[in-house]
Amino acid sequence: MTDAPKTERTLVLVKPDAVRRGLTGEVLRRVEAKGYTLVAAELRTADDALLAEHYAEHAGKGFFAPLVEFMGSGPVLAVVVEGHRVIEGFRVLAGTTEPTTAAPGTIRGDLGRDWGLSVTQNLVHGSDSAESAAREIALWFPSL
Ligand code: DAT
Ligand code: MG
Repeated sequence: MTDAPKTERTLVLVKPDAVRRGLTGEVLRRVEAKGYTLVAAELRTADDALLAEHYAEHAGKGFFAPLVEFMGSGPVLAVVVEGHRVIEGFRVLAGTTEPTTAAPGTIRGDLGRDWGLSVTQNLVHGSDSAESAAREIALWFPSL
């Protein structure tokens, strides 16, 4: 028995470190090479209110303020990506949170490392569940 295809959407952010390093094309190349579809994309510098909402689950943690500051330090490319199991699939493409130990072959593992301070600069964000994806897409792309 096979499961019915489960087309989903996820929110991907190419973070300011990746945009500054000219890696937006490389990230999108990997997403498209995997067979996922781009639904919407916008380059913008996010304000604190949007970023606090986006990272609400991390409010109160020690890295919250530096995270919001970093994420607002320059433009991010916000992208809605669609495909079968794309939420999980993009998280695998991205690799685990810490670039130093993320597996080779992943975006963070191939292109990132930490800078001796924190793991905040890890190139990309991807929604971690269907609920997060719906919430984050509504936040970044209210017209969708
Ligand atoms: P992920 O982005 O892999 O879903 P997360 O949701 O746990 O990771 O954390 C959100 C972002 O916050 C993460 O991409 C980088 C930053 N971050 C997480 N843990 C951190 C830590 N211990 N120190 C500094 N930044 C951290
Ligand atoms: Mg997360």
